[in-house]
Amino acid sequence: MLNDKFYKVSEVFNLEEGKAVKLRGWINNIRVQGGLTFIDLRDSTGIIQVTLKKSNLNEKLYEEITNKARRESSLIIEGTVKNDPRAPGGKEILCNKVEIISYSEVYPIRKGLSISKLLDLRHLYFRRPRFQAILKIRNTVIDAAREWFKQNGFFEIHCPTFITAAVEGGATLFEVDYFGKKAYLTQSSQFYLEAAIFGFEKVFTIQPSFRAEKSRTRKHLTEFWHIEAEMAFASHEDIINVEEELVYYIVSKVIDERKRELEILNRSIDKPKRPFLRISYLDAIKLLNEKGIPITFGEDITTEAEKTLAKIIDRPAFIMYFPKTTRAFYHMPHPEDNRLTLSSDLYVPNEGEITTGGQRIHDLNLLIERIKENNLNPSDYEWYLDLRRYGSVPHAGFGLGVERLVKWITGVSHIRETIPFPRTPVRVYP
Ligand code: NSS
Repeated sequence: MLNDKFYKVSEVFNLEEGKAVKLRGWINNIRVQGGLTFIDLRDSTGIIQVTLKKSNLNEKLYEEITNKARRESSLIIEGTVKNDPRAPGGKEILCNKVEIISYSEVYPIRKGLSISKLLDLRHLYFRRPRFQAILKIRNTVIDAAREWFKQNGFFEIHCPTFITAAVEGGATLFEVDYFGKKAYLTQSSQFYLEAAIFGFEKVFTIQPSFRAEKSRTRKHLTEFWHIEAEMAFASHEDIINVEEELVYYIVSKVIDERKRELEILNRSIDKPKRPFLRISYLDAIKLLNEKGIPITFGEDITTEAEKTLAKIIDRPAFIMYFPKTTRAFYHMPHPEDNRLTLSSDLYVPNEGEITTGGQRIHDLNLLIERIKENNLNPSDYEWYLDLRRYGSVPHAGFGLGVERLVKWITGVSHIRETIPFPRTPVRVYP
């Protein structure tokens, strides 16, 4: 069986009427109407209608199939291609031979199930065309990102998952028992990428980050995929230009190559206008205050404020120069206003933050000072400080959440839709 020539559903739509074909897949739907049975056969490339006529098949087998072959049963069919303007895609297959590989039990996913029950059945989701469409877009996002980095001279680095020092502060660290010692799951590969620039200058990684974030929002996961990049001899301005190019490239590629999938999701999205907006934190809080949202200088932008900003912008926008109070210790202070940092978040319309980036402190003493000001212990960051001891250079980088980006592009309402097996404070199964 494995060596026979099987056609794929998508190929059948390009074949002439009368062509003999053999296909394998699953029953997406089955309707019995007396002596005729219609099976929607699904494979990895699509769904096609297969018509079984009682008179064309072994009668016993026909009876067995119509009685037992439920949705999701796996099967091999042989038949001939027929043009049928009423069938989806304009073709169907008139079947003359069926072999059931495995009958399915009653398929548990159906209308009316609670979200929690549906999430328990996540391992069955791959069979759904809508889910497939989201994951295909996700794949294109990852491919496009890697492509852009390679075309622009970035070297791919793989960083560890077990780490010992917090990048983004201790509050959201997952602690693990590492042979009797304390270790954590990484929140960001940034520090490792900072080490790598001394050999490769421009580096990136695409790997999971972990946050023990209890907030149950539509945009937080406890395990998310993180695209991160770091550049030597680079400023804050340089890194936001990289972010703009990269995000534009990814979105454009999805729009050009995933039309069908965007259609399935009922999503219309245009290539973003350029240049992206650049709004200072100070202007952003002024704007928010005018809209009645009380944020005072030094506070982070709240979820509500983020939503408001995301509604106003007509294209992606960098919110720039966040105050030190809202950022981790490693951010370079603003040369003209010491209260601020050379950092930016990229906001996208109707969604909010998808990246965070900025220039790093490359001076050893200033970095130690900032670590102490944050009530951290410089000795926990020995190797990170070493990077400032041996030929330090100005450098900058950013992190982009894959699921946040896919959520924006696909327009789905919850971040869990963008990843095969979502991890949240209340879910580690399946
Ligand atoms: O915490 S970040 O804002 N920044 C960093 O981790 C930097 N150390 C990255 C860097 O400069 N190399 O996270 C970056 C992005 C953020 O903008 C989101 O898009 C995404 O990572 N992110 C998340 N996505 C999903 N769920 C959660 N919990 C989450 N946290 C951050």
